[in-house]
Order: sequence, then C-alpha cells, then structure tokens
Amino acid sequence: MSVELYHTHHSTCSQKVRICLAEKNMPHPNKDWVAHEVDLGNFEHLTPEYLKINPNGVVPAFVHDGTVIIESSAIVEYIDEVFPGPKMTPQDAVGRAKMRSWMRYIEEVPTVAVRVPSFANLFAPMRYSEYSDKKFSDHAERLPLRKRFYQRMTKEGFGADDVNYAKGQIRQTCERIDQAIAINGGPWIMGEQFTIADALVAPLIDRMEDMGYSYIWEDDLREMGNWFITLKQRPSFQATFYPGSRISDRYSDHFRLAKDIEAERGY
Ligand SMILES: N[C@@H](CCC(=O)N[C@@H](CS)C(=O)NCC(=O)O)C(=O)O
Repeated sequence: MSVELYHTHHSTCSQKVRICLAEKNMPHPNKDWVAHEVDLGNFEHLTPEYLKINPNGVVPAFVHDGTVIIESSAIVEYIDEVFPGPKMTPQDAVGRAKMRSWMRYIEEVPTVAVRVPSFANLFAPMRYSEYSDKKFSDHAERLPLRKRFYQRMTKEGFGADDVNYAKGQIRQTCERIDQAIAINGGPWIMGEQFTIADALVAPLIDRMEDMGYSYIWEDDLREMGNWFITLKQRPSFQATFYPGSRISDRYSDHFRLAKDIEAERGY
C-alpha cells in the first residue's frame, strides 16, 4: 500500500488532510506516508509536472496506490472511508448531511476569508511587491483557479474593505461553532464525535490565531474558545502543527502581527 501527499507545511488545505491522516493513526510524514513538499514560494505548484498531478495548481494532492485524489474535502472523506481508525463521519444519514453542510460552509466562507488577510498581511508584500505590473499580471494568468483572486488583490495585497469583510466572515464562523457546541453539548462541532468538520475548520482558526486575530472570538465566544483549546491538545493537531508549519515561524523574517499592520494602515 502506498500513501503519498503532495503538501506544503504551512498550507491550511494541506493541514486539513494531515489532521485526518493523523486521526487515522498515520501522523508521521515520511514514515506513515510519503511526503512530497511543494514549495509555493518557488511556484512548484505551477510546474508542468505538478499540474499533471493536480491540474488546479494548488496543494494538496493525495495519491493512494497510484490513484490521485484532489480537493482537500474529497481527500478527507476518502481517507475516512478507506483507512482503519476512528470514524470521522457520523453513522446516521442526518448526521452525515449535517456534517456535509458544515463542509460546504467551511469551503465557501472561512476557507475563502482566511486567504484575504494571509495575502494582505504576508504573501502579497513578501512575494509580489517587487514585481512589475506586467510580471504580476503574467503570473496571475498562469493560475488555473485563482486568476480573478490575484487580479482583484493586485500585487499590493488587499485593502481595508476586503480584510474587514473577511474578518466578519471569520466572526460568523466562530459564532456558528459556538452556537453548535452550546446546543449539542460539545466538545466537538457535531457533539461527542470528532468529525471531518472539526478537522477542516481547525487550520483556518489556527491561521487566524497565528496572524494575531484571536481577538475576533476570545472575548465572548466561550464555547468556541474551549473547543479550540481542546482541539490544540489533540494528538492529531499536534502532529500536524510541527515546527515550521505556521507562517509566523516559516516566514519569521517577513511576518508581522495583525495589530501592527492595522495600526500602520489605519484599520
Ligand atoms: N479547494 C482546494 C483549495 C486548495 C488551495 O487553495 N491550496 C492553496 C494552499 S492552502 C494553494 O495551493 N495556493 C496556491 C497559491 O496561492 O497560488 C482544496 O481544498 O484542496
């Protein structure tokens, strides 16, 4: 049996899959699964070789016995179905439908939102500020999925409107987690069972905390705050967030906390 993951240490979408592999007792890269590190900073995700594996030009990509599976949500459902270990999907149809509603919401709202401050505060200034307009627009043209995202962003990154909207989306996500746990008694989003919903949203909240945005939830969302504390103690979470897997650590030379950036930019 061969299990391979094309991933990037600090990529939230890769972390979603690493958490699920760890839940299935496969926590160790290059021991339990073959790790292919894709360097996003060097645009390895856009090479012809990688595009043959994932034509969307994004990480992760999962390869099981030679079969390629892309899209983190599809990958984690596959992992849960195929590998032994604790089930991360409810047994009953209603539970499965509710978990999948969470999965769609996580893809549509917080996954998209987290990209905005990530690019505004770090990736755009670090990677593109020295680019000419032409070089930046040529780069955007190369992207199979994200041309529009990059064109809207510009090489300067996003402005206050987009960042504030994204923060509102994250606040909504945190409120929904808080309410779900208040209703079902926790400790997880679906209740007693740790599910794919927890695994998919965890890296997004972790990224927001890493960037210095935990003020969005920490003053008043007690259930959600406790969920996050409990999550961070889980072995699968600790296996996923090894040194170098957070942007504050990976890019410590360029990284700046949200409060400093917001003070400087006046929002
Ligand atoms: N829907 C895809 C999205 C994957 C994705 O956006 N990956 C990011 C890293 S988290 C990426 O590869 N970005 C490349 C880029 O920004 O150019 C999935 O969930 O697998």
